[in-house]
Amino acid sequence: MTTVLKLGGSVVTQKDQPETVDDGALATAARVVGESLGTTPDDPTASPGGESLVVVHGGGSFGHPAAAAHGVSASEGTRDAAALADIHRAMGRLNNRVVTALHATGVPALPVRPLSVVRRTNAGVTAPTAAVEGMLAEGFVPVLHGDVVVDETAGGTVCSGDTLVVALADALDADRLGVCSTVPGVLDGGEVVPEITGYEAVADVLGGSDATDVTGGMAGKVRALLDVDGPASIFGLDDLGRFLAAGQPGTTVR
Ligand code: IP8
Repeated sequence: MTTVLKLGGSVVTQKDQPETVDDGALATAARVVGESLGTTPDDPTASPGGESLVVVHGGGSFGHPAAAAHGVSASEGTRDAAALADIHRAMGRLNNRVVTALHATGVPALPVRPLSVVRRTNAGVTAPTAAVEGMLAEGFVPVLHGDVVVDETAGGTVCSGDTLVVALADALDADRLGVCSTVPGVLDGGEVVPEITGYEAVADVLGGSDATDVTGGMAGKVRALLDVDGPASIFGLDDLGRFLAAGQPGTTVR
């Protein structure tokens, strides 16, 4: 079974504090991932028995402010290599923290840095299949992140983790795709919308994001997930264990 899991940047960081990890939330996410794979902190070399998990995390208070400072978004690119490297480095600092937190619970996590292996062409974003499949074959858990990527028409643009999970789920023919968010699903008047099958029906309830977010917040997530072949779940951290245990918490997008 192959699962692709996005850990939202607003889950693992404090989005309104520059470059600040939410240590409690990240530790919780890492513990739940470790429990689901049956890894233990005492044995960091144990491979997750038969389960293939790919983790992708968002930018939160690391990537988004850096991208905004350089005027780079998913649609606005730059050819300034120093600016792209600066955004990439901010994401590297967060990726390091996520990988380290996963190691603390015995998860055999390894970084995959999209800037080096992903390209955006007019046909869409290429999935870094070779790097990810190679790690999965050896029992590792690849940990990717939203990043800047080279872009056929715009030099370099931001590639959201939401775009990456969609490309990866398709390329790996994943069985499950989940997006762990700060909210328990797509909310309509405080209630979780159980199922979304088209954008127009929920356009009104999909507001903007509450902090600097250059990739479109919940609306961007839903748009990206509607492109996936199989169902995808959007849920909160409290439901991460349920999702990883094959449940379908929160909102199902199909
Ligand atoms: O938070 C954005 O990733 P996301 C990454 O998954 C950058 O949309 C560099 C802003």
